[in-house]
Amino acid sequence: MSFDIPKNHPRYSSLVAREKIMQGVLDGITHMTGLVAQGRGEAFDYLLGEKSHDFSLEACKVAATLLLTASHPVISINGNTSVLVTDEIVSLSKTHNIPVEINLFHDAFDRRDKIAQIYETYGITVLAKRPDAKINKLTSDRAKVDSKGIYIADVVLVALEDGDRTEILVDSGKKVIAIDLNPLSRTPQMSTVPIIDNVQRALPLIEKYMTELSGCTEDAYKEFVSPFSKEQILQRAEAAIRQGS
Ligand code: PTJ
Repeated sequence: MSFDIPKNHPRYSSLVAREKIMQGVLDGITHMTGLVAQGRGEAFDYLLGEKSHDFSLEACKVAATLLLTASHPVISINGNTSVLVTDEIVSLSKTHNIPVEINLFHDAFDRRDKIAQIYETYGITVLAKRPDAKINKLTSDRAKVDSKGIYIADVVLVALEDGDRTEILVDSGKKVIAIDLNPLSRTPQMSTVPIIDNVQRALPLIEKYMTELSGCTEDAYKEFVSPFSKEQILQRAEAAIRQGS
């Protein structure tokens, strides 16, 4: 951290998050536009009362079920998530043996190397350090994937995206879990399971539900997934933001 944030500051955790993103930019891990993304996220989080609502808890439970029952789940990481939720990604990946794959909008080999290093210090093998496959029809750098990861994945967990690839991943038959504070963003709108929440709160919730639900029967899993309505989740989140909470 570039300066000491007093622990009793009323906005302590928000200021720490902001510092992490800023340091990430200085370290060449986070892209400059990651600062903009952080600001947008903060604004939506304010309006949500900086808490996880029931529409997030329900979606996190369904996400946990999808990850538990997937054949090839992958956690997609970028510059922002790698500095904001490093510990949470490491924990989810290690506890539930889910591969981690780098996917960048602003691609550069040195960013891929720096991001990979973060996870490798925890003993995690990072996919797509050098992507060797492409997602068809996607024109941005997000098309670059790992043939052993997102390319063959059936469930992909994404967070803080700019919205150009979720639709194509879903069209190609994959289930996409999207964590985004903005219910109007294309990523949650196009996803299979939109989690409208801060990634810092959502990832621990997903892991908690995965631990609670692991070993459940297929029927029990269906109980959570069958009544799930993406449209309702998005509507409830938008209503909470418009009403203020
Ligand atoms: O590292 P790269 O090159 O892949 O770039 C990553 C960023 C985030 C810069 C890139 O994907 C981007 O520009 O994203 P956007 O278009 O700014 O979208 C980010 C979305 O994430 C917005 O809808 C924000 O509201 C949302 N968001 C920001 N912070 C959080 C968040 N959602 C959940 N938790 C947050 N902490």
